[in-house]
Amino acid sequence: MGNKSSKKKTDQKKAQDYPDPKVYMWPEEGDWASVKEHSEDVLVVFPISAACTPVMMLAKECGLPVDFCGINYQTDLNGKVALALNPIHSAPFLLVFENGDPQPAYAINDSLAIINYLAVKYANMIPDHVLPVEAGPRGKVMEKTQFINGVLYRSTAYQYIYPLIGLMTECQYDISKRDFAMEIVDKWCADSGSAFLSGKDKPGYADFALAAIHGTNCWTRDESFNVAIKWERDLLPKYPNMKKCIDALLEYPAIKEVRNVTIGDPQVTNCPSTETWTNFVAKQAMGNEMPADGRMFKFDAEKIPHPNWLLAPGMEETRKLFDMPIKSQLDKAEEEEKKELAELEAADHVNEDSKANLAGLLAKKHAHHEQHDKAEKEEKEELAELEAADHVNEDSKANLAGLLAKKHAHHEQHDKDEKEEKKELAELEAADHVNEDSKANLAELLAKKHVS
Ligand SMILES: N[C@@H](CCC(=O)N[C@@H](CS)C(=O)NCC(=O)O)C(=O)O
Repeated sequence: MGNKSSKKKTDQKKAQDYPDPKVYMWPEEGDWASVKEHSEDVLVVFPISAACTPVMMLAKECGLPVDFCGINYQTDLNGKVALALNPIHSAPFLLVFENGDPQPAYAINDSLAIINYLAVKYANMIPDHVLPVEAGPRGKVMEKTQFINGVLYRSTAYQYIYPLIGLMTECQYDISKRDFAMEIVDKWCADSGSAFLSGKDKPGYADFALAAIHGTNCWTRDESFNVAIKWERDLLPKYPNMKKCIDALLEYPAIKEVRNVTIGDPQVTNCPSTETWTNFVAKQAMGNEMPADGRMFKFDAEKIPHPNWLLAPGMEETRKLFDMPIKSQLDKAEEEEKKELAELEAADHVNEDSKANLAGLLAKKHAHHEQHDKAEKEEKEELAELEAADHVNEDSKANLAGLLAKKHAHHEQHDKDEKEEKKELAELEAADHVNEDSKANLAELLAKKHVS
């Protein structure tokens, strides 16, 4: 990695020393050699992303020589080349090119890591009100930025927007910080001494972060979204200082410009601008209601208590109010599963019983057959004896004929009975196989239930 970061501010090049930054899509097959005259630092972005837009605003506002490269999150973001450079695979990431080499030397993932890099490399181009150089003021800007980017983002957009784009549902701990986070940011806006969080007549980096979170929270603005909480309708009006700051930010040129960056044909590239997404695409691309049963938290309170305050003595009853829904959902799911298991196990007993009956029946049938075979053998012996006695006297012939006819009739009947019995047995045994199959199915079902 190069050592440009150690240069003194006064040694650094000025904006006019660099070629104008460009906007383009990730090259086909990640072939960077095919991208002519790109900048040394290429910021890979989704132009609607709350993590990407503040960095883009910083670059625009300060005229940094940083290209914007759109990336299709469905294909290239997880493609071989991008993953090799950016295994964390989130955007933004910054590609750093060194010594005119056509391939990137390395990539830096994460918006805050990237701004730290940019702040060092382009220190003379970044005004103090955007990212102060001095430790104390810089620390305060980063405090606001991280809070907006973390707590405010997670307690709003993660809760009311992300479930509608198919991302996981929210964390109760995060949602419970919503009113607390709104109050904190509102107070910062009230106390800043200017229209912006920077306290100056121009926005700073924390302002860019706020403008970006606002951008994402507006995705459900359209009336086709049937959701309980909307940022602009239900939340923002309660925090007039934040609202005023956001209104000013939306009028600011660099912010306006970034909100209108579309890269390529959005139908193909998946890189529409924030404005295009919010006003046109969102209502087609997103669900218009919260996923069923996905949200049972209580959020209609006058003020949601901070999750950590709920641990304080005396807060037990209030805690139950806010903690109960997710627990009751779990209990309900567990109860249903137990019921299902009991039903399956009961069905198994029925099968066991019918197996026992079946075994009894089969044993009886087999005993009957053994008895029958024995009787048949004895009858045959009797008949042979009678036939041997035949030559003894002619008189007994007539008797014998009658007797033989009877015996043959009996045998015929018996053969018929035996055939029927065999058929019956075969049917019983077939039924038993069905039982075996259903037992196997049942066993599998039970095993699955026990594993999950
Ligand atoms: N803390 C990160 C968050 C980055 C992030 O979550 N980016 C999202 C878009 S807003 C993303 O790229 N998600 C896709 C992925 O992680 O694969 C930052 O500030 O850069």
